[in-house]
Amino acid sequence: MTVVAQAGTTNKHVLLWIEEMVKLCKPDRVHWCNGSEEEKAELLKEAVRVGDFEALNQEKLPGCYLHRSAPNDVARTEHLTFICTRNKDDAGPTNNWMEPKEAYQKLEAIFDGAMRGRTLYVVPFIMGQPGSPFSKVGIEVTDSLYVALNMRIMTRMGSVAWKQLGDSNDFTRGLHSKADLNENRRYICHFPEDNTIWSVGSGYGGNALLGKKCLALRIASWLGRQEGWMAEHMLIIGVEDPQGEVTYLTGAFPSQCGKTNLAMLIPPASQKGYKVWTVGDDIAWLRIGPDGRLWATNPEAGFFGVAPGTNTLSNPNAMATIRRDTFYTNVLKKPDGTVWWEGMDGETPREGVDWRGNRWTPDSKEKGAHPNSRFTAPASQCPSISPQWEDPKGVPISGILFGGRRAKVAPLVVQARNWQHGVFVAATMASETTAAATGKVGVIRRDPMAMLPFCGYHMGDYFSHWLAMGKRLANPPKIFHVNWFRTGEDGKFLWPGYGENLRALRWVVDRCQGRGEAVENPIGFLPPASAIDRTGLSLTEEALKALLSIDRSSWEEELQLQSEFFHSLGERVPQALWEEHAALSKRLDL
Ligand code: OXD
Ligand code: MN
Repeated sequence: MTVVAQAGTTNKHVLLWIEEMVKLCKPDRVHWCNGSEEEKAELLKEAVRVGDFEALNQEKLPGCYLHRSAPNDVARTEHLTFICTRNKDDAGPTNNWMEPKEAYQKLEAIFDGAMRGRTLYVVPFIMGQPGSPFSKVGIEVTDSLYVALNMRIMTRMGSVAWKQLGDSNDFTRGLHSKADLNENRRYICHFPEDNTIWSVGSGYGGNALLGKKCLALRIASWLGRQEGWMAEHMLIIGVEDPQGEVTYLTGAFPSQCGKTNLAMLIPPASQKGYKVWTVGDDIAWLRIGPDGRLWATNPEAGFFGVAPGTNTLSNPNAMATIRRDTFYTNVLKKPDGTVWWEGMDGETPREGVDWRGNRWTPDSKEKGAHPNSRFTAPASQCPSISPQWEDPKGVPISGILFGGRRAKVAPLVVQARNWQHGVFVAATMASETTAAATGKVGVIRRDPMAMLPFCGYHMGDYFSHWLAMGKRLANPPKIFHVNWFRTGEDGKFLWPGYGENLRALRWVVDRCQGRGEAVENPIGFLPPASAIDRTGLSLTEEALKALLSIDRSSWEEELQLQSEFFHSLGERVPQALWEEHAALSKRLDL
């Protein structure tokens, strides 16, 4: 088959590589994506024809479609995700590792002929802003229309990427095939030394939209270490105060800790004059600017958000974003052709078609929407999208938030003593597990910088990179830990969360701006109860004090667990972090 004819590029590296991939996968047809509107219409028509997509009610949800995945393919599969470096130690103990040659051979056998009878889509894309020297070009070869259409939302896809790439050989080579969606033949392999990703046997977003977790985090974290920048699992927001001053923050939270909600926060009525601008909801690329500050860009162009629990209280901006031109995955379809999920506003539908395609009623034992059902929507549709979100130089970061779900140990908010202590706080982060990754739900796991599943190299080296970046920053951001999930004696959440989180952010902003009262505590700087505005909130001062309290016996256990975790990472954990651990123990007098 001649594949060059319709190519949107004359780049010989690309053409050679595509020829090779075509020879391996043996598709019937090759389609080079250009990213145009006409192409979108054509691909959508085809997706509906083959049953990948169902058109939703086009009056109520214009441009919206539903996709149902295979029931065994609903989340990221961390146990099938590999970092394939020549030296096993470079992948580190937190990643699955395979020797590159072995991995290529194993996967080649699965890719061989996997696209027979199918179309191979060549999807060129940019992570980052077109024209920006900080952006990275990737090319994903895939047999999934779902992937091609979703990449069009999540990245800057099509001719724009060929233009950016020019004749260069500097691009991430991504090969993806659904193959037979068999879990026993499912692998998501990263070859950072070759700037290559091979993913087979899954169509799920995090496994198959290779620009997102695979490139923008795993491969980019590796590149960032070599090139002196950072790829982080972080939201980016601008908090505007009543004087119109905007302070930019990033925040790292493990999956399903309300990160997308925080990225699109709407302040409650009592917080007059405040506004939160969304720059990104999942990934931040961070570089040191000429001013010695840290600057952040969102490399993505869309949101791949969790649907269940999204409603007009938890995230009104997301609800407004997903009213049009949105692809829904594994949600419930109502009889009127609109969608529903557990935790959405309004009445529970009396019937519908569930995520598996079966008739559903409220009496059904199964959930209507899968707990990890998703929406894919263009970021530009978000009412709170920042006017700066596409600025090629990014936004200057004043503060970094780290957080997780901790029922007991962590207070509502605490400021780290300095950059090095902040890196320690982030390196020892932990949270309850969720449904975004397969495995047990509700178990506490250490998740440094929320990067455990996404760091493309040894976690100890990653900590060293963070410390080294801090040394190069003349004006480093302040670092904070937040916890919206602290519970009282009765096991109920103490903090109202959602839009009310702004109250904690106000203190964070004050601290970043050199204002704001704080009391020194063994674990960092805490706000006195008086520094958190309670106006219009039915939160007692007692409850607020409980939210800001430290329980020494749980910290004793925490220190022990932190030390076990560091030991499990081996000798590459930087000495400076062990020193921070010892200093904390001393301050706590334990
Ligand atoms: C995501 C995740 O999908 O972190 O963003 O799992
Ligand atoms: Mn994420």
